[in-house]
Amino acid sequence: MAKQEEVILLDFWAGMYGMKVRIALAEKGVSYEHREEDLRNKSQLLLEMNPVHKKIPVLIHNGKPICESSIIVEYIDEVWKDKSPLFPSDTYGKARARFWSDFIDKKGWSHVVGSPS
Ligand SMILES: N[C@@H](CCC(=O)N[C@@H](CS)C(=O)NCC(=O)O)C(=O)O
Repeated sequence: MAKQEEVILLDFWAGMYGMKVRIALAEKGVSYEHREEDLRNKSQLLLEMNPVHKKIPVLIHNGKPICESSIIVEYIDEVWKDKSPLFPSDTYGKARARFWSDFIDKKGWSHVVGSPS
């Protein structure tokens, strides 16, 4: 019998970083519990699971937290590796994918949601 996985995503519906994680989980067909956070009144669980940044998204896999959306996406790809690869398999392709992911994190969202003035 397959081991039961517990997957919880601490998230905020409009969060662009959480959206990356939701897409990755959907591509892999992973069932998970979505827990909506109030970012003005963060839950004790969020503060415990991400004490460094205190931000969403946080993936909690079998009780263990994974923080930072790009790190979470790579984690998902490695854990559920038999379904829909999210990255190219060759090292150079993987480096290019990471470059663009990093670019979007640093520059891209400001074009989507606007830069603070
Ligand atoms: N580098 C982080 C950024 C996460 C982030 O900025 N999350 C925002 C919501 S989209 C947040 O939790 N904001 C609450 C706060 O800054 O207190 C990632 O990639 O996960």
